[in-house]
Amino acid sequence: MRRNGIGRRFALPGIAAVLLAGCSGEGPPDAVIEISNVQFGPADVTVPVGGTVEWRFDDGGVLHHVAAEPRLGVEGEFDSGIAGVGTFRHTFDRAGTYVYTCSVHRYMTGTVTVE
Ligand SMILES: [Cu+2]
Repeated sequence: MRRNGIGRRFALPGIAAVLLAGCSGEGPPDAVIEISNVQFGPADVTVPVGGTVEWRFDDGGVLHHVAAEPRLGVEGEFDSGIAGVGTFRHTFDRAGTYVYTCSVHRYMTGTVTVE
């Protein structure tokens, strides 16, 4: 019985954290990367831990892709899918440097530094 009580006590902050994380995707992002003229602008951004980056596909319908380098193999891996319009967001819960590329244009690359 006592164990169950403690378990519940820890479960509640966990749920609150999940709800807050869900809400953070709705507010303004911590960094915006415009995709236009076959470039990421800016390609390199820095956000705090828990920060959200928004990529905006705004290149006249030219298809692009935002994907974390698979070799990272860490939590927080992301993939927008190939798209020509719209936005893609990712929230970074772990510090580190995340390299991302566009599979359509392999020379399009950038980094998100989370600190
Ligand atoms: Cu591209």
